[in-house]
Amino acid sequence: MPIDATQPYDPNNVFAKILRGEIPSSRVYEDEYAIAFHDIAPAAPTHILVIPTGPYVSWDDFSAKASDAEIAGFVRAVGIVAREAGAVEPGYRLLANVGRHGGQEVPHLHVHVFAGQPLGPMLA
Ligand code: IU
Repeated sequence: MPIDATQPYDPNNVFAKILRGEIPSSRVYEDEYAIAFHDIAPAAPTHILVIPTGPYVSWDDFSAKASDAEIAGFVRAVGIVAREAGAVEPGYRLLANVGRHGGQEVPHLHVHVFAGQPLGPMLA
């Protein structure tokens, strides 16, 4: 069920638990500002989720409240993850669903990195 992106941050959401290492994930990257792991239900041959290490519900929350260092660190991390996945050529897609109409299911900001095939006009 999609979430309300204006809800307070829930420290027990599934990605917070993945971040703390309380539940396993297939982690491909981590630094001070972000971690990345394979999506459990991949919608493309490469489907990685990049999440900030800070407690942000959505892109809206993050873009409004995160520090410039957190924003810069997170954006750089997304680029590194895509590059390290070998996706720059022939290309990839980034997606951040926000709230109910965006179809956001997990209340911790995540950017999807899709790659590995021509992606067509839309991919949720
Ligand atoms: P969305 O943008 O909130 O709709 O995407 C949530 C994604 O999180 C979706 O692609 C799920 O397959 C993925 N996911 C996951 O990788 N691990 C989990 O434990 C859960 C969801 I719950």
